[in-house]
Amino acid sequence: MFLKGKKILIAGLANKYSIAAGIAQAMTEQGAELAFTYQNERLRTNVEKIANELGHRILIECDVSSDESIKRAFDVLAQTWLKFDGIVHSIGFAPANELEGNFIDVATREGFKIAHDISSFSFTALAQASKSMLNENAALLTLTYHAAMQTVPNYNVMGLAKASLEANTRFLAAALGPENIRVNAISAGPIKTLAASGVKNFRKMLSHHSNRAPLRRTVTTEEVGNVAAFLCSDLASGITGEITYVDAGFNTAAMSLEEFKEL
Ligand code: NAD
Ligand code: 0WE
Repeated sequence: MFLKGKKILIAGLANKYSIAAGIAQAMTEQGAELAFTYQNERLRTNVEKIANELGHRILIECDVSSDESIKRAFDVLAQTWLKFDGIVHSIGFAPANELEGNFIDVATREGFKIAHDISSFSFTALAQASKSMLNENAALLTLTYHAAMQTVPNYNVMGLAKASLEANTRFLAAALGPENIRVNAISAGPIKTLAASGVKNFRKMLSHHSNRAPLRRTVTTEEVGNVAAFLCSDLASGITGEITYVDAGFNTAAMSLEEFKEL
């Protein structure tokens, strides 16, 4: 139980398929007390059900596109937790029209702004708003994707936003390190979640991943959750500013033996 006595806020739970659900499950198994934010009223009942099943009660609305919403959320949280030990940021969004087609044809200034605001700046905003409430030894964590490093068809402006999020992770780690607060990211392999369900041909992404990855499969939200629990625990006290891949090894292989045999 390496998170016993730790209070951690999870932002980005939408339903049971969310990566945040796997993280909540794993952190609960390790003894953490959790609080959840949800984007809007529409998602509240989903989030409430999952939180209650895991034995957690604190639910707060927080739309990260709004400074007021973020401020209100931490004011509400302070009514129960004056101090806490970590935040999981599991939020990403770009307008759907940016995620289908050739990048050069579909990229827009407005889509760029939205993707970077919701998917990268919001991590900074949560860090700023919570700074005075974080205990020494606290840990912040975000979720990124390999298209920050290497292009993936259709991921488009989200790839730019994830590259920004990864740099954000390093700059926040540098800024908060002197307070002994750590900041890390998990780069997860593709998983069929709500965010992925809006993506055309996502099944092809999954099968390509399984064909190339050394483990010859995709990863589960539970596997991502276990690494998230580790990174937010004192077991990871020497790790900050790091991007940890949980992708069955996909990013380490340029070609698999099966792909080679097909040539
Ligand atoms: P998901 O749809 O379950 O979660 C995305 C969350 O973002 C939702 O809970 C949604 O409410 C929230 N969100 C969007 N806009 C928001 C806003 N304005 N304010 C507050 N919340 C907002 O999908 P997921 O796959 O679990 O995504 C979680 C994170 O994991 C994202 O950052 C995503 O980019 C990343 N990721 C996903 C995969 C994958 O294949 N599913 C792989 C690597 C990384
Ligand atoms: O980060 C993600 C999901 C990102 C995402 C998905 C959507 C769909 C619905 C962000 N914004 C939106 N906006 C919508 O309106 N992933 C890593 C999963 C994902 O999404 C892809 C992928 C993979 C993998 C999109 C294209 C290609 C591959």
